[in-house]
Amino acid sequence: MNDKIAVTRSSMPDFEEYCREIKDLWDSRWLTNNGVKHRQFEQQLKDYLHTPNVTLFANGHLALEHIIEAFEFPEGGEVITTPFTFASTTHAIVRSRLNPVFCDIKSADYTMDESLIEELITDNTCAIIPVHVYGNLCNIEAIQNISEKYSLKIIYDAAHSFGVQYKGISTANFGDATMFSFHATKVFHTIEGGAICCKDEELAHRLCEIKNFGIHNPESTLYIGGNAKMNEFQAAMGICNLRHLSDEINKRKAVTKRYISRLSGVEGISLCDAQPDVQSNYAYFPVVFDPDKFGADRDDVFAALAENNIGARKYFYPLTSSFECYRDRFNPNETPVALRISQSVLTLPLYADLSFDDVDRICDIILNCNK
Ligand code: T4K
Repeated sequence: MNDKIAVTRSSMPDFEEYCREIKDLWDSRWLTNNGVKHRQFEQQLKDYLHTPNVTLFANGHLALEHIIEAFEFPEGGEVITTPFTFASTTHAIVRSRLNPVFCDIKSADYTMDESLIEELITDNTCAIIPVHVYGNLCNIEAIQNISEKYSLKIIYDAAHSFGVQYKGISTANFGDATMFSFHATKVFHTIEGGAICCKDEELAHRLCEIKNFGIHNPESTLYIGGNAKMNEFQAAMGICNLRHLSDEINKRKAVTKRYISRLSGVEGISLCDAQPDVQSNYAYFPVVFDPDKFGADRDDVFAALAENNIGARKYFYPLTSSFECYRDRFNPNETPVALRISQSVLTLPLYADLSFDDVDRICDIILNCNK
């Protein structure tokens, strides 16, 4: 039996490189709370993303919850969002005592269908939280126009899109705020971690205080904040990984091209087309199966890969609107495209050092499923 191939594998800097990076903080015993590495990493991200404010977090989910809190939306407000995402996006809205209103997605790139947003807006709508799912960019211009027309805040869940650019501009710079995840499974990671980027200086300042118990200074606490700070070891990992990011993205690009060369044009298999003006980070490789044309469905392919010790994943199945914890609250049939894609999509293994031989083996197993 071959070694297991998982859907992804964390990229690692050289062990010695990481040890060198943590040497100073080891000696200083300053381990967290806005230390030297934290400040250095924040500045490096501002430079890399060409964005004015970066606030670091312990993880992407807490970043999302905290930026929602920082906007101080009225309790019970409605947030237009997508159900075709990881649990985090919907949970962050609900845990903030707001109501998700689900918008359907487009079958070309699985992002929110901007043509359906306006009909979902009511007097209670306070924000839109679209997701750049798999690193595919939402229609930024159309969503911006809607937000201006109706005075709605836009918070992008850009958990998958660190390193992606639109017309040469990083995804950090669109909407009112953008959340990145730096989880170990991401193209760029800090073990666990996340960040919020926003243009509004005052909002960024408030966010910094809310993530640190709301403390303004030792004698003044302005907000009922929590603790969502990134620590020094995470920041040190980020500093190391940022050095190797372009290499990481180039290697993923080569793996992606190999998949495309093997799977494009196959009857019943749909791949995402490259988006115009978008420089991708090659975060995921989603494949949608049409059983009537391909002769096998997504679950057949998933099982065949699993039999061969290959861990493809059903990201994102089920829709968050179908979760047991939301039973009787939402109707997944109201987003038929998202429902169909979630039932037919498989994300194939993708990481920088996945060999072409392994890609070929994965593709052979998939293509054999319709025999
Ligand atoms: N918004 C969206 C749209 C998101 O997708 C996410 C997270 C968030 C928000 C929240 O961001 P964070 O709070 O996580 O920063 C994984 C990740 O844990 C999660 O970050 C990610 N999205 C989601 C799509 O995938 P699982 O439960 O599928 O991960 P797991 O543990 O099954 O790992 C998948 C594979 O990755 C493993 O088979 C092997 C590899 N792996 C995993 C870990 C934990 C490694 O190589 N190293 C590791 O340390 O959620």
